[in-house]
Amino acid sequence: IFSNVTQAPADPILGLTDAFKADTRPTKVNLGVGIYKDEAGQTPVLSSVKKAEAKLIEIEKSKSYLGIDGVQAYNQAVQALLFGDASPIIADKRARTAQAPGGTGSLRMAAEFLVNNTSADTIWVSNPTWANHQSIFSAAGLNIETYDYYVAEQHDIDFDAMLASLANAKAGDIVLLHGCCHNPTGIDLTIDQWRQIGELCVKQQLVPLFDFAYQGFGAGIEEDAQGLRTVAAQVSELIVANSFSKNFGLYNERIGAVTLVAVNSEEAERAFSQVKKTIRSSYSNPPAHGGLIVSTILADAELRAEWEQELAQMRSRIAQMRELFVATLAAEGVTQDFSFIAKQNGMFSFSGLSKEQVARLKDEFGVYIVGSGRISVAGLTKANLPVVCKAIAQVL
Ligand code: PLP
Ligand code: TYF
Repeated sequence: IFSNVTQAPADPILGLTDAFKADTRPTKVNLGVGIYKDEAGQTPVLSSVKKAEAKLIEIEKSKSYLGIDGVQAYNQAVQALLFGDASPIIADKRARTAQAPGGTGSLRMAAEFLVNNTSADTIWVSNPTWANHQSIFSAAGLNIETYDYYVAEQHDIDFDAMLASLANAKAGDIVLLHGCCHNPTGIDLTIDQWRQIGELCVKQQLVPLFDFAYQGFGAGIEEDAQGLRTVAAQVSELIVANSFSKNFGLYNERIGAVTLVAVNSEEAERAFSQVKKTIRSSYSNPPAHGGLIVSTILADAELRAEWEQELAQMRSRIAQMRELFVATLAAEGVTQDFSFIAKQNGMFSFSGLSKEQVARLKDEFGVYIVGSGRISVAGLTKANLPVVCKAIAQVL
């Protein structure tokens, strides 16, 4: 039965890392995959995470199964991070959360739940969006439509075009929204624009699905949740798929959550029973370690303060790299205006470099970025910036 199976194409982002590993040039730089690097070019375990893990090993008495929806204290902590401690959504018990394997697992469970239990058959994603969105949603059986988002010439969002595209969505369609730090463009909506998206969802009966993978990488933990909270205050139903891969540095622990908000507690409970059924037939219940780390940190004032500080450090290092990136390009004699890089949010910068320029960066200079021109600014360091900027100056 395997003889007729065709070769699958390499993932556009993860395939790049394979090519990078095989490259023997000592000056090679990987700015493809979205992984945070510190000034030494490492992705270390956060100190707050190490302390929580030490604590967990000491008190752990059993490795018996978790429930289908995971660690309860974790799920409560997730809701507080998403909606805020004082949110009426939490007080009114309109939300239900299931711990799930990363943002990816959470998105897939959300999509499977929607396809199998609701009238939803179509999801609208931004053009461009994270490449895996297409794969995840089509694997679950959703039709995919795209809405206009980014205009390359202005390095900016075209919000009117976004609204115009979404005007074509039909009642019951799902709209995928990046909570903050849009991947790949780094360009987010303003609060007023979020309010207009909320209004549009209400008017056209669209259901927002928030992909929230970078809380704390934009302006701050609370600040980055304002878009989600603005829309959540307007609509009666929404879903959030969040990830702690980046903001806790827990990439390989596969920790995230799917949160469903319904019109009231009774409906939330009923819908959530189907989310749990979806999980049961997919992986039965989540791995425990990541959820226990996050809930331990969030419940302990000292560990939480340390985590917030470590997250702030990551955020400010990236912001500093953006400024330095723009300055170093200019110092290398680049005359085009790259000041937009300093205005983008999160790990990524959409550079505007062409496919040909991206290929030359890799082939001639060992500088690896995604074909779309997306650069992981979180991988830049003071040490590799000169190499990267010299190479960009050459290909321009
Ligand atoms: N959503 C977006 C927009 C992402 O960029 C990522 C990871 O890069 C994810 C989801 C998935 O993250 P995870 O590794 O937690 O599955
Ligand atoms: O860089 C990105 O956009 C992501 C990173 O299991 C990533 O593709 C890598 C592995 C993974 C999930 C996300």
